[in-house]
Amino acid sequence: MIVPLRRPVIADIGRFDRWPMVLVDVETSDGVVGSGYIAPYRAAAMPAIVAEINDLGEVWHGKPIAPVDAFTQFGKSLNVVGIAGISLIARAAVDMAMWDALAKTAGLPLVQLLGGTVGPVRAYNSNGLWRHEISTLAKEAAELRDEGGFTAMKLRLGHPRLQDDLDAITAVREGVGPDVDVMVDFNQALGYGDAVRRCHDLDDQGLYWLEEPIRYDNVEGYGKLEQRVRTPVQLGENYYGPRDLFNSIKAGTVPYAMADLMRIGGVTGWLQTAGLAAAAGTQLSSHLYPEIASHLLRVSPTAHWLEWVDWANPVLAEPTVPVDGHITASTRPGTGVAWDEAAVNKYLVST
Ligand code: SMN
Ligand code: MG
Repeated sequence: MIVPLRRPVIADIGRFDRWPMVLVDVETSDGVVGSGYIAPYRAAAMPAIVAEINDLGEVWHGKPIAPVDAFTQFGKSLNVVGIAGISLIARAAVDMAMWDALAKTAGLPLVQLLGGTVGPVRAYNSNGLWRHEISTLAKEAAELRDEGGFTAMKLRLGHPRLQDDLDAITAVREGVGPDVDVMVDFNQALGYGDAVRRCHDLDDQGLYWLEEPIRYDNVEGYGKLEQRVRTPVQLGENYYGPRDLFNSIKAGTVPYAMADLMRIGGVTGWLQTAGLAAAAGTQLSSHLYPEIASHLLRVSPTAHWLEWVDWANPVLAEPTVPVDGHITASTRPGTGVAWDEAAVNKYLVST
C-alpha cells in the first residue's frame, strides 16, 4: 500500500512524496483479527519484507497468540537471514499484530494488558519543517502548533552551510515564538568533525535536542559528542533491537533515546528496550507509530516524548487525534489500529 503524505518528507536521508506501508492481519481460531503496520520508507523494499512476514505466518500457523514466544522463536528461525534489517522488521510487523489480537482477546486496550492505564502522552508535532525552502518555515511552524495545540515540534537541519541551519531556526522562532520547544534532526547529515563544529555553533540556540548529527552506527562518536556539547544528543530511530541501545549506553552517557517500532522489534522489542532505558536512566521517546507508542510510553518508566505524525491516518478506521499537544491511545480492546477497508482498496499496490 502506498498512501499520500500531506507534506512531502524531505531530509538528508531522502525525499519521500508518498508513504509505503505494509499492513499485517493475524487471525485467531476464534476469529479475532489483530492488525499492525510497518512503513519501510522505500516501496521497493516491500516485496522482500512481505515475503518474510508470510514466512513467519506459516511458521506460527496453528500456534497460540503468544507474541513474546513468537518473537523469540522467529528470532531463531530468521537468524540465518540476519538479526537486524528485514528479519527484524518482519518480526516487528507480526509482533504488533499479535499483541493487538492478544489484547482484543483479553478485552483490554494494549496499555491495560501491559499493566498501565489509557491517558494522555506528551507529543511533539513532526508532520513538517522538513529541509526545504527556509522562507516557508515560519508559516508552517505556526500551522503545526495549531494542528493540535502543540508546544513542541521538530525541525530538520543539516544544510551544507551553518548559516542556513541558523536561518531555519530563526524562521521557526518567528513563526511560533520562544515558548515552543524545538527539537532538531540532522538525519545523519554530518561527519564527526563537522558535527562537533555544528553542534557547538548551535549549542546556544535553546534547542531541545540534537538528533542524529552523525551516522547512527558511529557508537563511539555519539559517546564523545555527548560529552562535548551542552544540548542533549538524541538518537535511536535506527536501533535494530535493544542491543543497539545497550551498545550506545556502554559507549557513554545516553540522555535521550528513541525507539522505532518497526526497527526495535515491535511491542516486544520496545518493552525490552524500555527496561534497558529505565535501568540506564535514559529518557525514551517514540519514533513514528503514534497509535501504538501512545500505549507503550504509558508503561515505559523513563517515557519522554511521543513523535506525532499522521501518516498512517489515510488507512485507519479511527485515526488518532492530537488534543492540547497530547496523544491518547484508543480505549478499544487492542491497539486501536484497524483498517478503513475502502481506503485500503484505494491505496493497495501489488508486491
Ligand atoms: C524521519 C522520519 C521519517 C522519515 C524521514 C525522517 C526523521 C524523524 O528522522 O525522526 O522523524
Ligand atoms: Mg529522526
